[in-house]
Amino acid sequence: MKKLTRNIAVAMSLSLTAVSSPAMAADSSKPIVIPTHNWSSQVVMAYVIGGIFESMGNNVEYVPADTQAVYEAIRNGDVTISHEVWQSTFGASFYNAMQKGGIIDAGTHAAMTLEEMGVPQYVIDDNLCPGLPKWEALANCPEVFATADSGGKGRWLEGPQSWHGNQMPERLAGLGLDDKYMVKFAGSADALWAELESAKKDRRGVITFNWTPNFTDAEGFVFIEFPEYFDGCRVGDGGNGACGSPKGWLKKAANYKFPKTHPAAYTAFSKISFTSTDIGQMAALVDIEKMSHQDAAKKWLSAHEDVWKPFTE
Ligand code: TMO
Repeated sequence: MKKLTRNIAVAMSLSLTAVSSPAMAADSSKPIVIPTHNWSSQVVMAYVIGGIFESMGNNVEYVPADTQAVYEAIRNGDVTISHEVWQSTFGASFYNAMQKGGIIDAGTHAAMTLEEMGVPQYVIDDNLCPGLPKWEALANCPEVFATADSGGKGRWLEGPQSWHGNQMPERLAGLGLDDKYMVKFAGSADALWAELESAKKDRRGVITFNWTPNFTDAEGFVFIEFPEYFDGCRVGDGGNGACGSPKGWLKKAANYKFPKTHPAAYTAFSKISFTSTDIGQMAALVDIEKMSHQDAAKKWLSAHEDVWKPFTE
């Protein structure tokens, strides 16, 4: 038994030697710069990934960053990574930066995504606008979605304008719905959740931008079914905007030097793959349990070592 234990110890130290062989330089002690944005899972995941890097002995730094300009910041090295590159909202900025050079694709999370306008489940259950979730139904019930500030039209509560610019007003025009609906931009993600909460109390009709994975997955949120997305359908890409969002990927990006400066952290980062469940949990700790982003990340890390430890091995 003793001998066996010693053999295992020898084998382990051999394999440790192999891992830390001179071929793989140690990670730089310079901080890995992680951006924080303006929706909950992204901020919690920033601290989750920062916590993973710290567990490996790395230094990290967090910077609040604009959600579109961050790809340029990664390209020029001011920011090291982006850990939630949502295809629909950020795909174009990511690929534009990649074309200029300096940013690399560091892999794709397991979660599939959708970022789209939609309604709470009770809007469907109560049949407030017959024919939903098909988009054509919207033409028949703008009054169901009118609010005090919508000038008699139905209202789409879109996310902050920094996310999609004028895509939603352009979509309404492209679909021929702009005489019946208007777009209001929310000041923050929290304003979306506050409106959903308030509408739910009266089971009132409401249309908001939302996404999955998110904390709202648990309760039920129904995305409107628009004409299918295709490359070129958006106004910014030369189309008339009459399409929905793509069912998309969720990627990770990094500055091209990251694999050289922090080989171990980069290897872990490239392996990180969160599921819809993981991401929904990260958002729920903040948006339902009302924890701070940092505390939510600590709680998530300590409850789910089985998920993240393998990324570091
Ligand atoms: C990028 N977002 C998740 C807010 O749609």
